[in-house]
Amino acid sequence: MITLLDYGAGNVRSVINAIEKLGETVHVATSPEEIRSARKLVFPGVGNFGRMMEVLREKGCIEPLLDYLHADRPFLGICLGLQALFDSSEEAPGVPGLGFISGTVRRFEFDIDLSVPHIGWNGIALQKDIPLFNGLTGNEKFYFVHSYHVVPENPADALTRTDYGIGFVSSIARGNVVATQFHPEKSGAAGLAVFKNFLAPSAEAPAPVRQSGGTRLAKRIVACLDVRTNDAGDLVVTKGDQYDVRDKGEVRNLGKPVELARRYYEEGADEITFLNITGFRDFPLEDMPMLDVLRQTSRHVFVPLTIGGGIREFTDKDGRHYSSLEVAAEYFRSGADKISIGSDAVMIVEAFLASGIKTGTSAIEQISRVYGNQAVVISIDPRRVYVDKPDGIPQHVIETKIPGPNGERYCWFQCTIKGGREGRPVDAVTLANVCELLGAGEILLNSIDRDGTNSGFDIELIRAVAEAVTIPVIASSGAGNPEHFREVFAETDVEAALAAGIFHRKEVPIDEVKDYLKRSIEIRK
Ligand code: 1PR
Repeated sequence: MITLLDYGAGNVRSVINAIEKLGETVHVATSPEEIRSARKLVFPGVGNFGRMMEVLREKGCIEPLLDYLHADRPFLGICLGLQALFDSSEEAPGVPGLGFISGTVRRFEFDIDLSVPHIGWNGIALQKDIPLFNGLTGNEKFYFVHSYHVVPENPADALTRTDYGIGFVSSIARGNVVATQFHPEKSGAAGLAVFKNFLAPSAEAPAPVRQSGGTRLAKRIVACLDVRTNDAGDLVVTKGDQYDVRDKGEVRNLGKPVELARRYYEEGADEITFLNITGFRDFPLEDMPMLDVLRQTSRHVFVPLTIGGGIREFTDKDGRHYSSLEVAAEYFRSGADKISIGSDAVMIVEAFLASGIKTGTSAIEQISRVYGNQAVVISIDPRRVYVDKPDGIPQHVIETKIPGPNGERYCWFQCTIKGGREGRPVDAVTLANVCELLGAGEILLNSIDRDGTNSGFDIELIRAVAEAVTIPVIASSGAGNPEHFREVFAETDVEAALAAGIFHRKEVPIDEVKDYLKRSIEIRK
């Protein structure tokens, strides 16, 4: 029996799922007594350092945790569960951490052009030999998502190091206490091996080789499932051509969401995104099938899951009001790691541009405050609007190599809402900028012009947005072959590329894309 400390933030579901997958039972602890009686304690953390320490203090968990750690009992901290062990964090000045490991937690600060948060799959360079990594080669990549990293005073506490602009300590070990900055529960087979070793280390499994040289962040390949109910009432994965998902009047049916997600995980997808494409008109908490899709998927899929569609505040037919935070919380509880906001982000940005005031009440601000910036993705659905010349156009205009229908050489990228049904005055570059300012952690950049065309990503759009923000950008829409992925990674500095149609129709499997890319691009094999 494993005890998992849940202080009430984020997605503990996926940690429970990973441990249960290995045949162990999990007891979820919320009280000091349960910490004291634990035999093996797992402490996952997400969100904000200050908030975490405040909750631990309120619940009376600090003393039992320290007693547990000082008694050298088996402990696995994950992400914020690692940072909690330190004296303090730049994320919450003045708030003391547990102080079990001397040192601080610092924010990534770069002079070079690297995105913060550090999101994605990166390697680990072992600093000492312990059974936690037995059975691995040492070449595996693990999933990271964080803006802060630990700095132990004593180098002997470092278990692994990772490079991202700087070299940083990516896990620590002191006796039976280990803690990782990366998320084993989101790191596929390599992550499950780490859990297995924590639960029951195998002496026979070979220890990994210590790698010389640095580690590198991999470019991510994301599989996207557009989900909606078809006319027969079944929840299906569908796919549009420039957002039109009907073929001869029927909603295209490309498979079942849970089955397809599992297939993509097994084929090597680095991340899976579900978009409830009619979410703008449904109320997601009544649309229980989507929550169920997440619950079922997260039982078998151990890479990050994003869910989008209908994330906004809502008043139901009985007059009960739900904040967007409550809607998002239900998704996180069901297994989502990130939520994606589409239509509502456009309305939030328009309101901000009109008033110039950060109200603190928008969905972006509320959700990022509680779950962290990395948990908030903005899905943009832009369409090209051609103009003869840039002068007098208030939007962000670019000169384009793809001329318009009347030979226009300039265009801007108009944001749309309700699945492309309504164009708005704000452009994609401005939208991305403002969303970053309000606390978004990542941009999912679609293109209505390219969606479903197999003609390649809209490099001009992607470059314009990626250059305007410091958060990671996921390029989406138009992938038709592996070369399109290489092109988008070579021509822009996006961190990830997403595709739907070619994967659903089995035209190009994910491993073929990765095999092609590995010659010139860092990827997770
Ligand atoms: O506005 O917050 O309720 O969110 C609705 C979400 O649903 C948005 O993220 C929006 O992008 C998505 N959506 C709405 N309507 C459609 C549609 O297709 N009719 N799908 C839609 C968007 C675009 C991509 C697609 C890529 C790759 N799908 O995600 O997967 O274009 O496709 P490809 O590789 O086949 O070219 P809200």
